[in-house]
Amino acid sequence: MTSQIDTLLDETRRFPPPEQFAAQANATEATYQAAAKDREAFWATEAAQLDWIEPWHTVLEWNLPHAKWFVGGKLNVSSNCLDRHVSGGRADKAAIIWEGEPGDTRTLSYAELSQEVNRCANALRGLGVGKGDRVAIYLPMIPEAAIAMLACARIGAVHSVVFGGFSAESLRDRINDAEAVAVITADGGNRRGQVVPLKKFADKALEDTPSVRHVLVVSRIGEAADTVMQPGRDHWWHEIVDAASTEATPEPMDAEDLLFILYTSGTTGKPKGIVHTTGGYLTQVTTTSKYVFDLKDDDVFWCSADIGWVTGHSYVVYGPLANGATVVMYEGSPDWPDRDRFWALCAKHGVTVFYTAPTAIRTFMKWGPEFPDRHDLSQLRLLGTVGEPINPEAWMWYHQHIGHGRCPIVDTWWQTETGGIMITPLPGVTTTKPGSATVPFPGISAELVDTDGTPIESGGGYLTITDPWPGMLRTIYRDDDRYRETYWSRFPGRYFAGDGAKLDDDGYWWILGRVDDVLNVSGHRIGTMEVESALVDHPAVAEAAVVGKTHDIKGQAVAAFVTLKGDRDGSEDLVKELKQHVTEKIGAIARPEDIIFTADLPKTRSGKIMRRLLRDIAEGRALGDTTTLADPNVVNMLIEKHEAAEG
Ligand code: 7RM
Repeated sequence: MTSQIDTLLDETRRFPPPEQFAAQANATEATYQAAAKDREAFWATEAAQLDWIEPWHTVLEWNLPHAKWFVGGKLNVSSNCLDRHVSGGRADKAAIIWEGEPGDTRTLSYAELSQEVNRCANALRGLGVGKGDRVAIYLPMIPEAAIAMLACARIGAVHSVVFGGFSAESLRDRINDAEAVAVITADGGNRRGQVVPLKKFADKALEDTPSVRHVLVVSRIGEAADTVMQPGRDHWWHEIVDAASTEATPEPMDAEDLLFILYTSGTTGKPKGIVHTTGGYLTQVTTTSKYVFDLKDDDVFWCSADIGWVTGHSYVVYGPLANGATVVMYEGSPDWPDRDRFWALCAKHGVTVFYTAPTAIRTFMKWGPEFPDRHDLSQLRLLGTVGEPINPEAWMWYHQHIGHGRCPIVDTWWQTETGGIMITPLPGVTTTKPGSATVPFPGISAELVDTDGTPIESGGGYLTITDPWPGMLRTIYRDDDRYRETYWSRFPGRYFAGDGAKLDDDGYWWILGRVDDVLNVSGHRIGTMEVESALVDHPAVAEAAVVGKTHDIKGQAVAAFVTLKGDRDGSEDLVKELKQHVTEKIGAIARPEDIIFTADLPKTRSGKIMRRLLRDIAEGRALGDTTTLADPNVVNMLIEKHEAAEG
């Protein structure tokens, strides 16, 4: 069987970095060689470019599965993201260019951002928040979100950002697990012309959060939000932060002191509090921002992720700001007031490097090129993607219609747990192949293993990491047993990422998705991405999600959920045509047993397709946890459709 991936190895689908890029690139072949020769020395050289209050004495202490990086060193993350740029010639340079959904904008220079952070740090100290205290941040994408994170870092408080789209219950559980002493929220945020009343949700959560002593509230909406403040507990940001001093001494933090906790959903209902510390995390996000996004002084970097996700932590806030770059932050969604909003923003703010998720790219593809074509995107020079395997068709569309064939694409594989980018091309160095995350970043050791944990050179298997890396999670907050069990028990001595992957003959990585997303049809391992990719290759198809369903003979059979382009309707003929199309592209082995047309696919709020739910639907089972769904209605509609299709 030739898989979709094999056919992509065709020379015509390889994209060497453009000539002029090699000249601009921050990294070279020598970067890989240096790191391969001495991994710890590579990371130490990178770490040494940060400002340290006290130097470390030991680069790495490794007691599997517990790592300590830059032991004995002291530093402050906010000083590294702000003070050294203010004193180093970037005081007037834009740090954050922000745009609100209604079109209001605000630009904060490094000097201004630094002052705001210090004010917020002083206000928090005034409320009795100090080193080691946990602070929950529940905000829309407004500058105060980055300010609050950096202010926590300045005083040594541990932030736990909770995505503004999460419910009161999710917020409550996260506050209680971390025993947060303070919550930073807003009266509301703007989303598709509607107000999201965050403070009202927070109030509901706060009915049952005994650890919280203070709530700091940003007025984003004003009178219309009708906010009720509880005297003694609730404080307006514009009253206490604006009145505070613009000078605040940074807390000297141990390299291994906690910087933040970020909750991520696991296989059980209880979210895992992923713990990140100070020195190693900052080193990895700073280094990867520099080499992967090739950040230079005149770059305007837009990572479209919300700060509620790790991508927003690492590549909206800490990584780019540590490099003294200019970042763009946007409050709203890509289709408001029109489907060209992202491209209008890129043109208006002169975005040079743009980083987004495959789910967004496939949506743009579905809407068609007329929306980006309305705007001058000639300033873009580099594109990135993260969050899911990107199907080659979406990659090609991104390359052609956003990058106009000129911009390299960095497909970056990493996780909340890894803190920063792990497998990725380096622009100017790596030849890319559409759909492949290419090779491990310098200083990262990834290995593919089979079911027994034996390393394999090529073919399909499980993605593991063999050596500790600076940005790795240190544990699960107050649940070290779960940490060992989840990441270090499946393959002893190795970190197991939970992803299936393939290695091709060039040693390039093709991430197949979570192991649950890899099918076994008559003994053949087929990544859901491969079949999805074949389906999306058909001109009528916008997006596809493929899952396995139990089959008496084959073990598993392919079930496909498909959304069509434009206003097309699915017909019996189209079902036949699509089955035939997959057979032609991949082989009869991947031919879908069922094809179900749907207007939407169930997705998490960070845009990942929830194949687990689709599996339940395909098997006709009762549905598991649906609380993380962005739009619960999608699922009910799908159940009806599936029952109708089964007749
Ligand atoms: C950054 C982020 C992690 C999971 C991971 C993978 C999937 C992420 C890629 C990818 C294929 C990629 N953190 N994933 N990046 N799959 N290619 N470039 O997304 O913790 O929310 O998710 O996302 O399955 O394990 S996350």
